[in-house]
Amino acid sequence: IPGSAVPEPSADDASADPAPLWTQTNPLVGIIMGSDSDLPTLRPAALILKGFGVPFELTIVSAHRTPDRMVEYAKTAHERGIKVIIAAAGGAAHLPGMVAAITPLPVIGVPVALKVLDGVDSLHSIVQMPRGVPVATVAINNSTNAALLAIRILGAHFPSYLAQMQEYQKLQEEEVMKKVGKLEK
Ligand code: RP5
Repeated sequence: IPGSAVPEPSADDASADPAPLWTQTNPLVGIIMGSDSDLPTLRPAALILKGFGVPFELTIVSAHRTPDRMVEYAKTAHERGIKVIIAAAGGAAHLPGMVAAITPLPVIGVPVALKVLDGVDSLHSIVQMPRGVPVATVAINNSTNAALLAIRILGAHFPSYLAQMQEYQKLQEEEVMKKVGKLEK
């Protein structure tokens, strides 16, 4: 869309190089993942945020391998201006829940599918939080929705993100209606 920061609804190019994406000043969204092996799953989220012009940071924080780093990240993210945390992990996916236990910020969990159990293990680990410690869990490997949800949360405070989300929804509808039109020809 000329002159617009809104990405096409199907912007999920997992093969794109994320390197220039992940250190931005004054990030509003923090994307953390348990391992660099999760990176391909998180690329769509990074691309969506980039497309909407949302400053974000992306890094590795492992609940099991770097527990002190996880605590530090979760304790300080809100002090650094982060508004929403997207936390992705696979297998025994404790990262989103543990981060949610510490931070006062909204946490969106992305279950990552590993080679065994198809990600159902990750999904259950993330979605089955006890009362009092919420993690907004998206579908397995669906970091696109994690980013879109983060933008909707930001939209409650920033009118420009709200407007961009409305535009995105309109585009999405138009894409489907184009397909309907083709089918009915
Ligand atoms: C989790 O363990 C990570 O989030 C990753 O999905 C999974 C496997 O990690 P690697 O063994 O590939 O580093 O903590």
